[in-house]
Amino acid sequence: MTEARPVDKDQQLAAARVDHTGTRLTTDQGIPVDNTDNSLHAGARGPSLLEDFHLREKVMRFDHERIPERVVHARGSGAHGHFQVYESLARYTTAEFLCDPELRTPVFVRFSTVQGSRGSADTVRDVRGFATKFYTRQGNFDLVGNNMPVFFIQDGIKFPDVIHAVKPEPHNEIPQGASAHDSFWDFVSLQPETLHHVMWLMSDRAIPRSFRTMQGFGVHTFRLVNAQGANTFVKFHWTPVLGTHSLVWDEAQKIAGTDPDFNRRDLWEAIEAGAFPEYELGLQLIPEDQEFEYDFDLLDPTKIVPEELVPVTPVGKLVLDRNPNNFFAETEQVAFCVGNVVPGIDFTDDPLLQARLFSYLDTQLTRLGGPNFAQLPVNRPLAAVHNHQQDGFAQHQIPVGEGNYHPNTLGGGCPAVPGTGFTHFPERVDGHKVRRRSETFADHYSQSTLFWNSMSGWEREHIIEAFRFELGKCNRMAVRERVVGHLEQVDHQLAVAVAAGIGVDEPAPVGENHGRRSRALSLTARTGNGVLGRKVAVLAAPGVEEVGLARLCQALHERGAKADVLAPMAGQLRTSNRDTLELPEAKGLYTMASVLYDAVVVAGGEDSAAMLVEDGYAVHFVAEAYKHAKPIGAVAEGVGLLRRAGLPGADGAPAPDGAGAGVVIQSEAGPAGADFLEEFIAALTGQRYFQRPRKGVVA
Ligand code: HDE
Repeated sequence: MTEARPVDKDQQLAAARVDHTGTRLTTDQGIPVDNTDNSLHAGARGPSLLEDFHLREKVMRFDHERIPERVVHARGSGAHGHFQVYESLARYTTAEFLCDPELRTPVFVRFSTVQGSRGSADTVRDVRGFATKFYTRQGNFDLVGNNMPVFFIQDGIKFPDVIHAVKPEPHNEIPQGASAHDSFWDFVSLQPETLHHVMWLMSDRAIPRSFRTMQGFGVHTFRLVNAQGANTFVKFHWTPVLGTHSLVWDEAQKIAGTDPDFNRRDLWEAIEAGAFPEYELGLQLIPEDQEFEYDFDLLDPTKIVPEELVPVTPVGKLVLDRNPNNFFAETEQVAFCVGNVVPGIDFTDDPLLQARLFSYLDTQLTRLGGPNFAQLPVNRPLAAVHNHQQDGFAQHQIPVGEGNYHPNTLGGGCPAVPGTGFTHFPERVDGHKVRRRSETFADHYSQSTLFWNSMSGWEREHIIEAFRFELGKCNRMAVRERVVGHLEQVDHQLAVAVAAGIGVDEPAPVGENHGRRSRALSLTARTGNGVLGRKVAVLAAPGVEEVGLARLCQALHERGAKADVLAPMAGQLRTSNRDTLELPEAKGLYTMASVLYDAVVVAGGEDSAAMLVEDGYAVHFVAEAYKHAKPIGAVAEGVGLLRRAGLPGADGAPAPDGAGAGVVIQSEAGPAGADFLEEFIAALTGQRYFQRPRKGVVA
C-alpha cells in the first residue's frame, strides 16, 4: 500500500497559509465588499439595516474570536524546528525517529507558564511547560514535559485540587500568575507529597532567564520497546546547549512590569536573528529487571532518578528555527496529548501519567470545539490518516465511499488492519481493585533534602528568600507554621532560616539530614557554552568615544552576543570626533532597563560620561545590574558612572572580598583595548557573580 505524504511539515503548513497581499476584500462567502467603514443605514443618520450581511458577518466573526484558554498552561509561546537522533537507538526502541540518524523529524514546541491566564506576565515564579510535538513518519509523538523533573502530586486525581489551590483564589481572582497566596500554601502544608516540587519551585528554576536556557523533563518514567518486545524504562531530559540560567527574583518582578513578554520576545528575536535555540535530548535508561533497585519507586512522579545512579545519555538534538506565522492558528490551537505515542514508546503505571492519558484528549473538546481538532494544520500528522471516525463539528475532509465501518467489503476491506502497528506493551497486571497509594510512594522528604543539599550557597539563599516571600504573603499563621514543620523534615537550617523571616517560632530539630547530594541538580553544574545570545547594554551619550564603541560591539557580535547601544536620545549619536553614529536598534536609554539585559558596559568619552554621571536613570541602571550580580564593564571616563553608582572598587580603593567579581574596568584613557575586551567577554561567560556582598547596594 503506498501513501501519498507531504515531504515535510513546512510544506503541509504552507498549504494552509493564506496571504492577503494583492487581494481585494470579500466576505467569508467570497462576495466582494464595496465599503467596510460604514454600515448600511436608512439615511446617513438613520438606523442600521438588518440586511447588511457584511456588518453582521464581520461583527459575528469578531464576537467569536476567542476560544477557551487552557485551564493550565494558558500563557505560552511556540516555535517550529526539527529533531535528529545522533545514533540509532534500535537496541531500545522501534520508534523510527529514534533509530534513523539521517531522519530530520519536524517538531513544534510550546513553552508555557502554568498558573497565570493567557495575558499574564512571563517572568512570574512558576513551573514552565516544555511540550514537544514530533511529527514522525509513524504518527505524532507528544512529549509534554516541564522544566522541573518532578510534580506536585503522585496521583492524577489530586490535579484539580493542586491547580485550584495555586490558581487565583475563587472569590476575587487574585493573585494572577503567582503562587504566593494562602490557598496554595494551605494545600502544600496539608499535602507533604508536594514538598519536593515546592523545593524546585522556590529555587531559581522557577524564574528562567529564557526558554533557550531552560531544561525540560518528561517527568514520568516511560518505556522504550524494541523489535524483540523487550522494554527499557526511560526518563526524558532536554538540556539547553546554552546552559541553564535563571533570573533573580527582584529582576523577575521588575521585568513583569517593564516587559511582560520577556521570554516570548527573547525566543522570537533569537529565532528571527538566526540564533536558533538548541536542546540535547538525553535519556536515562533503566533495564526492566532493575525496576525495584532503588529506594524510591520509578512510578512515583515526585521522584527523580539521580544522575549519579543512572547517567543521562545524550541521544539527539532539537533545533528551533522558525517562528510561527500566526499565533492563534499555531501556538493557541496546538493540541498536545500525552497519549500520542508512536510504536516503540509506551506508558508505565505511574498514576499521574495514567490520569493525563485521559485529560489531554478530553480538554481539546472544550478548547477546540469538537473532535476534529487533529485536522487543524498545526496538529495534523505527517503520517497519512485513515479510519472510520467521522462527522462532528468542523469536519474538513470529505470522506468518500460507503464502507464507513469495519469489517467491510464495500470499501474493499479498507482501511485494512493488517495486525501490525502500535502494540501495547503486554505488561502483566495482577491486583485487587483498591483506592490506595502504594507504600513505596510514602517518603516525601529524602529527595527534598537531596535537592537542598545539592544547592550552592547562593542558590540556598535564593530558596530561603523565596520561601520567606511566598509565605510572607500568606495571611494565615497556621499555614506558615505547618509549612515550616515540613521544611524541618527537609533540613533544620532551612526551616530555621525560613521561620526567622516570617514570624514563626524556631522549630526544634527532628532528625539528621542524610547528607547526600547530586551535583547535576545545581545550576552551577549547568553553565553551558559561553556568551551566545547574551544581551549587553552599552551605555553611551553624545560625545562617546567611537573607536572603542565599535570594537566592543564587534567583539560581542563576533561571539554571538548582542549589543544594544542605549543613549538618552534614541536613533542617532554624536561621537567624540563629531561624526553621527546611526544606532540600528533605535532603543533609547529610557525605554529600556537594566533588568532586560545580561550585562552592562559604560562606553568611554569625556562628554558622554559627564552626561551619564548626571543622569539618575543611568546611575540606577548600573547599580541595579550590579545588585543583580551581572557582569559590568566601563572604559576610561565611563568608570565615572560606576563611581557615581557607588560600585565597590570603582574609586580605585581595594574592593572588599568578592565585591569586584565580574566588574571589568579599563582605567587608561583612550578606546577600549584588546585586554579589556577579552576580560569583559570572559566576565560575560561567567554569567552572574553572586559572591558580591549584598549589603549596602542601593539600587
Ligand atoms: Fe498537564 N495539562 N496535566 N501536566 N500540561 C494540560 O492540556 C493535566 C502534568 C503540561 O503547551 C492541559 O491541552 C493533568 C504534568 C504542559 O499546550 C490539561 C495532570 C506535566 C501543558 C492538562 C497534568 C504537565 C499541559 C491543559 C495530572 C509535566 C501545556 C490544556 C494528571 C510532565 C501543553 C491542554 C501546551 C496542559 C492536564 C500534569 C505538563 C488540562 C490532569 C505532570 C507542558 O489537559
